[in-house]
Formats: sequence, structure tokens, C-alpha cells
Amino acid sequence: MLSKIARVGLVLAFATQCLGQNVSPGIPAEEAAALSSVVEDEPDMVALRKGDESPKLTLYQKALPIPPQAQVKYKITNPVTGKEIWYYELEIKPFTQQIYPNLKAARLVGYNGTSPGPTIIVPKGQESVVRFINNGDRESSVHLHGSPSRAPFDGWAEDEMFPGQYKDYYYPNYQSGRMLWYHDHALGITAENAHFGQAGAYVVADAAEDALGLPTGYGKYDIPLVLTSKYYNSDGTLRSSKGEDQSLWGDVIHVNGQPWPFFNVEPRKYRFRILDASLSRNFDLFFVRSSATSTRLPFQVIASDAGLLERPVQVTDLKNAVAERYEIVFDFSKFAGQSIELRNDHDLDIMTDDDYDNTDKVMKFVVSGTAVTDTSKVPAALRTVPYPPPSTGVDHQFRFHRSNGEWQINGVGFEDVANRVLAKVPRGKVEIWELENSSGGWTHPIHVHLVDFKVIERNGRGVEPYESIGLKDVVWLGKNEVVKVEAHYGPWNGLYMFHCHNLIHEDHDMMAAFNVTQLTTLGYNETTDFADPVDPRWAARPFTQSDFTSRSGPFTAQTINDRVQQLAREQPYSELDQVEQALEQAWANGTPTKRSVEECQKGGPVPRYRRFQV
Ligand SMILES: [Cu+2]
Repeated sequence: MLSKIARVGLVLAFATQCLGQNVSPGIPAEEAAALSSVVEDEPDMVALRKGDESPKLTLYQKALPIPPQAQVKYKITNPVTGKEIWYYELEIKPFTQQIYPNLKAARLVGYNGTSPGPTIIVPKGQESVVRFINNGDRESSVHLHGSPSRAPFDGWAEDEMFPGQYKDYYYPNYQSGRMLWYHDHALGITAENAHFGQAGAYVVADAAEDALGLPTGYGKYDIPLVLTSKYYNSDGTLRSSKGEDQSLWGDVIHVNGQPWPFFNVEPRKYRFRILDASLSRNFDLFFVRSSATSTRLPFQVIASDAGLLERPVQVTDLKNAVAERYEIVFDFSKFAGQSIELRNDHDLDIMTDDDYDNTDKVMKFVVSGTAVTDTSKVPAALRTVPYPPPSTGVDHQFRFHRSNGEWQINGVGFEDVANRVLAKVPRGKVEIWELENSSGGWTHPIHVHLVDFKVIERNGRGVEPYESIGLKDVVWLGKNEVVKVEAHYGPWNGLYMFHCHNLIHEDHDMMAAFNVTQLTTLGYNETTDFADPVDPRWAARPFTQSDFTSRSGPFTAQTINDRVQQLAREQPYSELDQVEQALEQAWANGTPTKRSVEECQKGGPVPRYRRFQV
């Protein structure tokens, strides 16, 4: 172990190096001060090529599982809009999965006892309430990643639901078509919960997208590919992530929960919705023929985190970091009777992930020899992307760094409650944030809740073509990368998280918050209705197993109906159009200022039935 004196010496030596580090002009003074005092640990991690740690598995032995589609349990009328709200229930519970034929089954804990959890598919504009029931081992909090949910439904890390509790999450789904995903976000144990199964896909289907003629049919020609990377113990059980405080790379690559699966396909076009749900591993994906593995095959990227790109981008590899979603179309028509492999490259200029014997392989596609008619197509134009209005300068600069063994943002971790709100953005403002990884020893995929952002600049390799013509909610900071992103901070006010999505980093403690504050000039008495992510009105509630199994107490159709209608009467989403108009008006009238706490309190108690006076 390094002696304390030697450590101090190292820190001092490095501190000298840090002085004069890039601090963007125009950022708040306290932010500049915090940035200049950040002292980073010296990078001591390099990507390694290692022999496998898990027991051996033969590749491409089992078929790709398709996560089941979640079924709507009740359709409940929204008493304000008259429209339906789709109500789902997902139970967090243990189950087993036989990964190794001759070893023990792995015990997992996932949504409805599957991993990935059931895929929720809702049409654009269809509100939903998902009741999560915790019959697992530990506390959970559920984040619908990519959804502009109100703060109490956003999976704030401290808004926990303990075993024996349930919570109703209300989602707006007004966005354009895209693949979101729901996953655990509980304080300090997000990695372990996600690792053991708490993640699933959530698709907003969009008629505008359907009209394009892309390959369709969930599980048929429109296929989710949820990637994860894990280690197994010698007895076949899943190795815990507990105790890991740097990264859990994993040596077994899974797709939809199955290690290195195969998938039988027809010689035609398929749409694949790729999500990297690993704890730490990032991918650089490419396709080859099994018979010619040195030649990469072209494919088209059609969508990213926030849905369709402006137009398809043809590539021969795709960098997909943790939590990023990319949708691609691969055309198997030229490969009838052959097999195609999806592989993973390791770009040493960008990545620091450790490699193992088979982490360069992902899955195999077995292409049928029988010709088929394929009427699907990939149009040259996909959509007009709703970019935020252009802005200039840098509003905030956030350095993602390691200091004294802690993963932090500008010297702060999430447990530093007094200092963790790093930005107070006036509601509806467009801001440019500079996100920085000044280390060559690690990389960080950064996720900002609530907003879709445009990646406008990256040093070094630049903005990838498939990043620049769509909107994102995660951006990957590779080695020594600085990225600028631009977002419109609305439509809601409230406290939201932003963090590294390497879940080991996130838990230890590379996460902070931003507060979208109210405006003085908006002219309505909206106090704190949905701004507080731990508002007790929407917190998890206890239940008894007998009520759950016999559908009594909070589980009768009537009580569920009443509860969902109670949520809807508070109108978390139904006044979206008015809100957006009011925000636009306020900003057009000049520079709105934040509303003070005193002013917010003048209006008296929080009204139970909020009304905007626009
Ligand atoms: Cu990180």
C-alpha cells in the first residue's frame, strides 16, 4: 500500500499540473472556483487483455430470447382529459436462470421475474401508470430513462421503495417514437440491482414512424438487443458487484439475458434496437460474415437515444456506450444461407475496458437460405429533428473526475447533500454544458435526466455522424474527451439528477443534481407540486402479501382506478401545451429571472388541484 506521505507527494505533484486547467469563461464564479480546486488522482488503470474469470461457455448455443411484451392491466379514464391511462403492474421478484448446463442456476431479481423485464410498448401520447411492487431483496427506485417524467416519478435515488412497498409511476409518453428503458436507480445499490436483473425496454411507438415503412413487428423484424456483461462464480451463480469501486467489465457478453445467443433470421432487413445495459462495459459494434471475419459489413444507423435521426447514416462500426441506445437496420438479403456475427472492437484511443477471451464477440445471426419478399425500406429522410434553439457560450462546465479514490463531479458526490445541486437552471432556458473527462485512465458515459440534448462539439475524434443528426440523453466521454451538449431545460421545473452511467462510478458517487427553477414572469401560481422528487404524496406505500395475492386492499380494480384518477387530477402532464406556450412567451418577453423561495411561498399551501393561469 502506498504510504500516506507518498500519496500526499503524488497529490501535490499532480496539483501543480492541474493549475491553469481549462475553465470556460462565463460559467458561474463558484463553479470556476470549484473547478480550479479539483485535484485528480493519477490514472492507474489501463485496459488489460485477460484470461476468462468465469467458467467457460460454448458460444452461440442458445436462441436469442425476446423479452415478453407487458400487458395493460386496466385502461382508466383520465378525469381531466377524458383520455385513457394505461395501467401496468410489474413485480420485482427473485427468479433463477440456468446459465451453465452442469452448474447451479443463477438467482436473479427482476421485473416480473424476467431479465430484461417485459417490454412496455405504448403509442405516442398515451399516458401510462406503472405500479412497481417490491418483492425483492432490497430497496429499489425506478427510473424511466429518456422520459421527461415529473420529479416524483423520475426514480430519484433517495425516493426508495423497500421490500413490502409499491409505488405508482406516472409517465407522459408524449415524445416522438423512441426506445427508452426502465431500470433501478436506488441510492448506492443501482449497480447491484441492475446487475441482478432490474432493467427493461420501453418503446414509445409513433404513427409518423410507422408511415416510413421501416421493418416492423416487435420480436419479428423489430428486435430489441439489450447488451450486458457479467462474471459468474465457479458454481454457476452470478458474481456480485459489491466491493467493486472502479468498473465491472464482465467476461460473459449477454444479449437479452442470454450469453452469446444465435438468432435465426430471414434474408431481409431487420431493425435492431440496441441498448447497452451493462454496468461498465462499452461497445464498438460491427458485423462480419463467419466465413470472412476481417471484412466489416455496412449497416445503417437510423435512431439514437431520442428517436429517429434526420437521415440514416451508413457505417461499418457503431460506438455504443453504457445506457446509449442506437437503432440500426441490417440487411441480410445478400447473405442467404450464411451466418453473420455481431462483434465488439476495442478502440484503445477512446476506451479503457478490459478484454477477455470472448468479449470481442456478441451474437450470431443464422440466415435462412429461403428467399423472402421484403417490402420494408429505409427512406433517405427520416424526420425533422426538434433541436433546441441555438445558443452560444458555455453555461456550465462539469468535470467528471476521480479524487482520493472517489468518483466526483466538480469535487462533489451525491452524498454531499449541501453541495450536490450544481446548476439552478431557469425553467425553459437553453443551456450549453461542457462535460469533461481530463483523464486517459477511464471513460464516462454521461446521462442528463429530463432533457434531450444535442451533441454540438467534441475534441479529438469529434462528434460521430450518428451523434450529430439526432438528439441524445447520454454522451460518452472517452479518454481525455471534452464534449459540449445543448439542451432546453423544460418543460417542467424540479430537481433532477445527472451522472455517469458506469453504474459503479454512479454509486461511488459520480452523481449530482440540477434544479429547474420557476420563473417570476410565468404568471401562474405553481408552487412545488411536482418539483420535489421526494414529495411524500407520491412516495412508496406499504402493502401486505395477502392483499397482493388476493387482489384486495390497494389492489382492487376500484382502488387502482381511484388512485390513478387522483394522480391524474393533479395534472402532472395534461397542461403541456399551455406550459410550453407560457414558457415561450416568458422567454420572448425578455430574460426571465428565477422566482425566489419567498415568492413561491406567498401563494400559501400547495394547491391539491393545480391550475395554470397562463
Ligand atoms: Cu464514469
